[in-house]
Amino acid sequence: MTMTNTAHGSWTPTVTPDELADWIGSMRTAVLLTHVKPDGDALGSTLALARAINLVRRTTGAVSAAECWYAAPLPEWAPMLMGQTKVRTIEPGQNPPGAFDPEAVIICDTGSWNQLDPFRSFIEERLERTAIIDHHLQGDAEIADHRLLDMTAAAAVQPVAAVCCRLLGVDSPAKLPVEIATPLYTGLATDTGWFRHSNVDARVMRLAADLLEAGVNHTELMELIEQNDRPSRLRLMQRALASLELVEDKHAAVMSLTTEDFRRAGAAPGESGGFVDIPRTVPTIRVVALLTEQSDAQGVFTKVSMRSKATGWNGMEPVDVNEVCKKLGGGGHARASGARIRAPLEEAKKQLLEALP
Ligand SMILES: [Mn+2]
Repeated sequence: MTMTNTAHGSWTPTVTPDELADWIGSMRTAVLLTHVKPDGDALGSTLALARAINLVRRTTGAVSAAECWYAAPLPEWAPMLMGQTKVRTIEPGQNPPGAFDPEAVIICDTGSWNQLDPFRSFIEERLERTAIIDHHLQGDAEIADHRLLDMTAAAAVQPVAAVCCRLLGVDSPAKLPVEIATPLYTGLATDTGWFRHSNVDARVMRLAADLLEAGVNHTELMELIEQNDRPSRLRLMQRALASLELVEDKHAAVMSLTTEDFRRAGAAPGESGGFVDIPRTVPTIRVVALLTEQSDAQGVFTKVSMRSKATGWNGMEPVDVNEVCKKLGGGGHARASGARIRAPLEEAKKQLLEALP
């Protein structure tokens, strides 16, 4: 007898794509779940699989019975990708619908409780009929005995594509219907930064080629996802760049957006996402902070968002922004972190500059 570190084993795969497809095929109803704030891979993997399941059901005469549940917020472009597929969105603080009791629960693009919070009790009541399809290095194995894991995959849609092929009885993703190929391609493109990141390899490009052969419209998708910002976001970016300060001795860049900036740009608080990445294009910048002033019931506060480069600069150590943000009452990861300071922007900036190494 071998000993395992938990009752359900460690974060290792337990099924092949074919085995999982056969298991899914034996279930009459399924709910597909993914991590909170779903991105392109989360939406793409669940939508593709739901469509494949429903297509099999339609051809065999049974009612279509796979649906996707998402924990908001969703990207602006999500409804276009979802089309007519049955989807439910759970707003923050809401519980998943209680009335529907599926035979199978399939979780894509995560296997961690901390990314599944709104669904936790729903899953906990159904652990024995839950499956995970994921590509992350870590996860909680206890969530599912059926685990299709490929840690070498750039996106969760890669193992999902294999499951879809088996379900539909085709020998290549190039033969998948375009309404399944399109969400798969979305996951592959977004998780690789449109084929720029270091996770791009021959398998990624082969699947991309097959999906294009299946009829995916690359240009249309690219425009939908990457060229769909509101003008207010551009006006806000203009203000963020105008505020840029280079702290030469620390090789840092700091950008600031006041509540007045948001008002004059006509922008919502969420519209500054991604701005913190812009100054990283300069090699001498090893750390970036974006300060955004906001207010809630208790008054004004400043959100700090930080990114740092893994290589530092010219012999200088990389900045551990988790440590910096911990000093400010926040935290996160060494390369990406955040904090919330209960103070107006100028006061918050002083605290940040003192905390920077
Ligand atoms: Mn992913």
